[in-house]
Amino acid sequence: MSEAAAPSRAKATRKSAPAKTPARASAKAAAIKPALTISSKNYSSWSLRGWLLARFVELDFDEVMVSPDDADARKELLLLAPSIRVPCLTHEGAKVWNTLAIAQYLDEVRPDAGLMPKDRVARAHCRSVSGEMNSGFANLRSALPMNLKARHPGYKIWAGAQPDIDRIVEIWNECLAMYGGPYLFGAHRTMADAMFAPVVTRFLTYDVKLNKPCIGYCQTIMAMPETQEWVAAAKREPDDIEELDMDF
Ligand SMILES: N[C@@H](CCC(=O)N[C@@H](CS)C(=O)NCC(=O)O)C(=O)O
Repeated sequence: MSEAAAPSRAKATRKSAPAKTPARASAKAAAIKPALTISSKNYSSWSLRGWLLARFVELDFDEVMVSPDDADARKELLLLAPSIRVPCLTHEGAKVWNTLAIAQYLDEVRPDAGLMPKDRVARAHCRSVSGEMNSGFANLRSALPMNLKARHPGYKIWAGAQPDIDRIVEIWNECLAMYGGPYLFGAHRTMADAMFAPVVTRFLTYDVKLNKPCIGYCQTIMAMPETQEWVAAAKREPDDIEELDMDF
């Protein structure tokens, strides 16, 4: 029942309970360990992005795993993320869903972690390519779903996905040439690397042919200890998780 529907009850509760000051409420929220809700490590590319972002800023968080085909788990997820999508971060009283929003939130609470480049112009560039990944490349996502356990040498890529691949390769080449690598915005990992990491894994899974700078970038991302940890956990997931008809 909403507070508006039961004003007297709400008043009585407030009377008997010790006064909650904003300072006490925020101290209580800060005491709860941050949590990141994610789903399959093998299939969920958005989960990987959110998880990498949290690891890049060295956030100490609990992983909350939900199975998207479990009705009860979906109800619980709805309480956290109105979009019923993963990832969703809870941190000191804040609930953040959508990967781009999580990246911006983490940059705000950990400004020294370097999730975005310091330079204003580079930062604008980083935001733009991250936003492009967050909202675009639908053909690539549906034609080449993330599946870390799979390898498809010589995979025949659907022509509709090729323009997405070409655009991503253009973004990577431009960033690597402009900022000198090994990451997209130079020596330090940014939100853009988390956003494109599942594209790296897809290119490897589906044997997408790349030029030298992009091959080097894929190797850099795959060599990160965080990627290795995630991939190892994905490989331990039971094989009977069904590939679901959703935007992975
Ligand atoms: N752009 C969104 C996409 C999130 C998304 O599509 N997540 C998928 C999993 S990778 C999901 O939660 N699907 C659950 C469902 O549709 O039930 C974000 O950044 O959070």
